[in-house]
Amino acid sequence: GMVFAQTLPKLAAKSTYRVGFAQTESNNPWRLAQTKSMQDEAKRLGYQLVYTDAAGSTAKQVADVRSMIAQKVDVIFLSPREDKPLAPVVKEARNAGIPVILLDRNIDPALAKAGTDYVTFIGSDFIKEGQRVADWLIKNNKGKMNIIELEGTTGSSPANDRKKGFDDAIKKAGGFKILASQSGDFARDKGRQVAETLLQAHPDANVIYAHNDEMAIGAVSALEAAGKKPGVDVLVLSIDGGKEAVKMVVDGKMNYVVECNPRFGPEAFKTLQGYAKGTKYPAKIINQDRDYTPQTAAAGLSSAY
Ligand code: GYE
Repeated sequence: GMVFAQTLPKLAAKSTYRVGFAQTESNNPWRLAQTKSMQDEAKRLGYQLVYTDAAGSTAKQVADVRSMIAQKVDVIFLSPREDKPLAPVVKEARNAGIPVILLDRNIDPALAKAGTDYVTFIGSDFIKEGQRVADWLIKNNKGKMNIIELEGTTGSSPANDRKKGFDDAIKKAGGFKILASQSGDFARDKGRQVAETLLQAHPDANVIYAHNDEMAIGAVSALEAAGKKPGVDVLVLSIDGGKEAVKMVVDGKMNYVVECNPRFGPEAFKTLQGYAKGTKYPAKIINQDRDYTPQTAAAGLSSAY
C-alpha cells in the first residue's frame, strides 16, 4: 500500500485562498453567528469560501469534507459534529496535502493529533465552561439542590466536556444531586421535550443545567407550561450567551450563562495566514469567554451575539 508522510502539509503563502468551511448545522443563532463571522472575514480578505452545512448529519459532514478534498481547496476549516467519526477525513485531507484547522469542536485526541493530523483546534475550553456553571451554583447553593442536566449532541466534544467539567465539580463540592442527565441534542424543541419529561419524572428538581442556550430556552418553556416560574422555582443555567438567553437573565428567567464566543472568523483566518508563514501553533488556541450573571447581564446584552 501507499505510505504517507505523517506530517502536516505545507501551505503556500499566497495573496488569496480557496478555503473550505464544513459547518455542522444551522439550526441555532450560535451557528448562524459563527457562519456569518467566517463569511464576513473571508469577504474582507477577498478569499473564496466553499461552505457546506451538514444539517445535523455526521454522515453528510464526512461527505462534505471528502467533496472539499476532491475540489482541492487550499485549507479546510472543520467544526466536527462528533469527536470520533470525523477523524478519518481529517487524515484523508492531510494525506491529500490539505491542512485542516478545527474550529469550535474537537476530535478525540486518541484518533487524530494536533500538529500531525491537523494544524490546531481553535475554540473554548468546554471543561472550564462546565466548571464555571458548577462554581456559580456552588456559590449560590440554597441547600437541597436537585439538578436536571440537558446534554448536548451525543459524541460531540462540547457535550462530553461540559458534562465532565460540571459533574466533577458538583461531585467534589458534595451536597448536590444530579437527578437525571439526558441529551437534548443542543436543540430548542428537543430540550423542551426532554425537560418536560424529566420534570414530570422529578418534581423535586430545582435546577436545570443545559449545555447550551437553545436547550435552556426550551426548558424555560417547559417550566412555564408546567406552571413553574423559571429562574425562581427552578434555576436555569446555560452556556453560549446569545442575546435571547442573556435577555432572560436580565428578566430573571435564567440565572447564569457562560459565554461561548461564536465569532471565529478573525482568529481562524489569522491562523491560516500564520501557518502559511511557518508559525508553529499549540494544540489548542483557547478563546476567552465572558459570563452573564443577574448583576452583569444588562450591561453585556448589547454586545451579545
Ligand atoms: O454551544 C451550540 C452549538 O460546538 C460550542 O454547538 C459549539 C456548540 C454550541 O450548536 O450552541
